[in-house]
Amino acid sequence: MKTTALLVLLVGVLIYSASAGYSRTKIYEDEIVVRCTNVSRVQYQAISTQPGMDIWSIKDDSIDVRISRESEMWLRQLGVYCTMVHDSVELLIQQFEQKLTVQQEWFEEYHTYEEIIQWYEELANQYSEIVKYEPSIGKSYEGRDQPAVHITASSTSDTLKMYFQCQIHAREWISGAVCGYIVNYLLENYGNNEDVTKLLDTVEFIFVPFVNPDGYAYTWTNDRLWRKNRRPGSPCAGVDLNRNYNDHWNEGGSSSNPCSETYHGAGPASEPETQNTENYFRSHTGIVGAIDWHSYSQLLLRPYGWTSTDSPDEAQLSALGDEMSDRIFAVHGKFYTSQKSIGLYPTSGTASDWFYSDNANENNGEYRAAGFTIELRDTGLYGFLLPPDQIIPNGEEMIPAVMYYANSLLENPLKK
Ligand code: 0X9
Ligand code: ZN
Repeated sequence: MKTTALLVLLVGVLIYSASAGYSRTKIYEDEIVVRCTNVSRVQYQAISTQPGMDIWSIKDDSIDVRISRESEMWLRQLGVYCTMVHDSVELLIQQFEQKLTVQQEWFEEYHTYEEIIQWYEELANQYSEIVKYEPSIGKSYEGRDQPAVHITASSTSDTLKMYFQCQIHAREWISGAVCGYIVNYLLENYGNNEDVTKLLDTVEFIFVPFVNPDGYAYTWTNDRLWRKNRRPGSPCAGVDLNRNYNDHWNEGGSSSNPCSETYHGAGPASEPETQNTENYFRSHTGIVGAIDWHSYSQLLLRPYGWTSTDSPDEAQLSALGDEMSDRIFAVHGKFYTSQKSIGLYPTSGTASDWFYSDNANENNGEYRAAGFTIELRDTGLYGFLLPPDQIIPNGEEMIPAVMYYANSLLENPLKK
């Protein structure tokens, strides 16, 4: 027992010294991840809205869900058949923490909110001719700034735009890391790579690196697996920002229970982080592409999440997703499934459905943004605890997909 305690202390000290800014108070003792197969819609709805059930991924009719050992019985009583995927979430987190270091290159490690803000500021200074940095489009619940980064070499007022937002779910660290990778790629390659130069001469990229800065900060200091924002609540804190957008809010696939991981909040866009991003998006004209970056499962999701009816642009959007999938596969052989969001499971009030909605596009001229959700690596081996040595390959495989997405929508923008 003593040896175990010493070992835990040693690991703790190592984590602390290995990665400045990282610590953890939440311990996941007795938590496991199970894979449940042949889950019906009704069973899925029950699991996804039940407090204590944390769905990690979905493929066809099988889902991976994090639960306490005791909850296995609840699933059994629901009539769901599950097998073990990870028999200790705590161990999985500790293995991830051992890979956190401070001596690597920027994209070989993850970084704190403060470090990332500073990185963007420095990048904006270095590439000031093509970057406009907005330190704050608004403040989060706890008062953190939500910056925006504009990248373009075009000076006309009617430049078409791509809007990318990242880190809406706190624990999906690869989302923010890959967004940073894309920003850096565009900047380093302008003037050096013909395709990037041509693209930035005609289009403006807008990045919002932190949709959920409070949640992200919390994953660095308290709970590595936190998902929601940090609105206080008793007994449970946090709203799932990806159920809080003002599009078919509370029309299925979200929960009114604040203890659920998919709690949709008190009303549409009730959260400051949702309001800030919605207002900012709506203040621009000519947004033709909009991507909400998540992990994990390797998916390219197009509208809608709330209804199984095809969107009016289904043919173009499915062709777009399929081609992106091919281009991603060509880089490192990773397969990303291209499908309608609801093909995965129903959701409402999500950011990417909102990007495509009338409400989002009211001031967008004749255009309608092609809203996508991209779920990055992996397919479940590490899940949200993706080791930092996958940041660069994951970023690399996204570049041709982003280039194709942008070029194809410039050529063929969706119209209202
Ligand atoms: O559930 C979500 O918010 C997203 N998955 S995640 O594991 N990153 O939390 C997916 C939302 C996409 N929309 C639908 N599946 N309808
Ligand atoms: Zn997510």
